[in-house]
Amino acid sequence: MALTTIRQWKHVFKLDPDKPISDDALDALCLSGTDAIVIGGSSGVTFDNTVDLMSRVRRYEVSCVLEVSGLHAIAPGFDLYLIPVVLNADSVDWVIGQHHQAVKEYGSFVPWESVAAEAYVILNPDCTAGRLTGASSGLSAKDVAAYAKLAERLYRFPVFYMEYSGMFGDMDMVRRARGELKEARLFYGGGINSEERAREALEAGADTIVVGNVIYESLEKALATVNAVKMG
Ligand code: 1GP
Repeated sequence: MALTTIRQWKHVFKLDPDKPISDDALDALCLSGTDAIVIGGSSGVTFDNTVDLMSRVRRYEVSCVLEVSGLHAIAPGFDLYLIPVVLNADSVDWVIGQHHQAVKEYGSFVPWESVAAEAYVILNPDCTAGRLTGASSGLSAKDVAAYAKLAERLYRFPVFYMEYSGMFGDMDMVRRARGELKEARLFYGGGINSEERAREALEAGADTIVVGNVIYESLEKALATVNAVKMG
């Protein structure tokens, strides 16, 4: 069920529960035609601010998804749960450690049919998630291609996520990963702040683009990114 849903996504907005957002802005985002609202962040995420944001998004028909960033902020009631597995982290903690702990504690409550793992490769080591996970820097296109191949062929992850959070990435790198993937969905996130950049990432081969930061800088620009998938 989770996979059928994810395969339909071309565009998602990622909202950070630690950042304030007005009702009007939320209304515009939820009615924009985006395929899903993903709630997630790398710092300051709590159970309370996660549930608060979820209940506000829940007023709309758009899918409401939690990207789990830590044990402390797992809440019931989302349509879907995305679980990042950071392939280039410097600690096993971000690959399986935290996941193991979570299943030990909450395993009997997990709605497994609504859970999907994301094979993350963090390509901006200076972003919050990069620093937190000690993501390796200076990855070459060959490195990324190998991660993509491993993610799909060996581990059979449904999603391969190229995370450039905070900066617009190298589209040649995206093309290279695209060339390795047949089954996994290619997510691209980072620095999409215009319709043009959204289009570029899609043309490079991203199946799904993730738009985050620009929401808090210019709502108008954030909304414009949806045009790339709805009219393209
Ligand atoms: C962050 O990939 C997303 O997790 C989106 O990146 O915030 O740079 O848009 P931006």
